[in-house]
Amino acid sequence: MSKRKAPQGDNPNKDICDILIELAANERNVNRNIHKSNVYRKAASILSKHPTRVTSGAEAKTLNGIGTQIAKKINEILSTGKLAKLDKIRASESSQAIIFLTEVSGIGPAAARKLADEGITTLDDLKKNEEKLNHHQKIGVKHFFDFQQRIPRSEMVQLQDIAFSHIHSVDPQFIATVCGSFRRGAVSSGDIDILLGHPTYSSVDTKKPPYIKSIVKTMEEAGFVTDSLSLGESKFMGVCVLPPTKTEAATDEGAACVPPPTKTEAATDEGAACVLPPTKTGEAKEKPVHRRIDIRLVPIDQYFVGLLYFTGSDMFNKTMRSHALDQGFTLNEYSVRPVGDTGVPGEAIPVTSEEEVFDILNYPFKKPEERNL
Ligand code: 8GT
Ligand code: MN
Ligand code: MN
Repeated sequence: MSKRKAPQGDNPNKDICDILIELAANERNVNRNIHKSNVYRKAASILSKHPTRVTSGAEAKTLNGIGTQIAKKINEILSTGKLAKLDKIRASESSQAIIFLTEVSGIGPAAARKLADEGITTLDDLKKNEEKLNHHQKIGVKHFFDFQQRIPRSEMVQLQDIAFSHIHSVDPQFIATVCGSFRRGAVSSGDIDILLGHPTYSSVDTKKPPYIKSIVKTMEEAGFVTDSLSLGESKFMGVCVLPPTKTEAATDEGAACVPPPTKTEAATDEGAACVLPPTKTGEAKEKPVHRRIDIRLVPIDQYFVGLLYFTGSDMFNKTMRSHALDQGFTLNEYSVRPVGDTGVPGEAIPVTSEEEVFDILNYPFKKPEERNL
């Protein structure tokens, strides 16, 4: 997953949401309490959709997903303009180091704590201690500033076109969809998530076809894919880049790219391209930014359940899964199955569209743009 989440637009409770999101990151990355992290995230998500400024914790508590503890914190924020708990976290050097380290692609909460305990807390420290990093983490360090930047939708469309042309040059029969935040209509995305299927590959086939490897090879040869983070039979995680424009290709290779100032989680929407200093002709040229790309191959009979899962948001998926359980079904990235009285899931129900999944679960259909929970 990409580590920066899409910011919200108009939100009269933005300051409170920002605090809740920071608390969620602290629970996930420092305390490694995923449950608490999700509680904060859910509360922030609910509050971000509330059309008016809340005037008390009690009022916030009437919203489904905000409990007593969070209501108390909202009261404190409303009366003092800040939250003592967060000030304490911000004052803790080790917490700050861990939170920074987890912003590097490939460094999870456990690795971050280990590195911080060894005194490795900055990007420079990471560069000086490369031998302590695995391959993914090294690439995360190499492209740290690039991966911090969100991808504007216009670039997502370009990346999609190039990726699909490579995919279809391997075999025109491939069915590919860009999922994730792009499919949900986001103005900018953290990465490009491609779901892939082929009409002749289904879950009855015991052997997985080598499609991912062929496609990645084609993309590497074309210079579109520049690094691989992990490459398996059903999943590729890597790095891609737009081809350089003609003028850029002609400019000095060694010119340093100036990273944009560090942004807070929800600060700005557009993925600012990295700006090169003016060239001899006096014009500032934009250097293409390296982007994270995920490709996932699924058997064709699991394509639509996979589409639902890979489109997210992950919060929406959680809600939908718990609704499924209420309705006596179990839903995951592979299938939707009825759960019998004994609690044992039955056979996967065949589906040929996302709509059918919603129908089966007796859940009103939500277009991808309505799944931004
Ligand atoms: P983004 O714009 O920040 O990339 O937002 P996104 O596109 O919604 O998030 P993503 O992290 O790229 O994940 C897209 C979808 O992929 C999620 O909705 C989720 O269902 C699914 N997903 C994976 N792997 C993982 C994973 O390791 N972590 C998470 N959180 N989601 C994952 O396929
Ligand atoms: Mn992703
Ligand atoms: Mn994504």
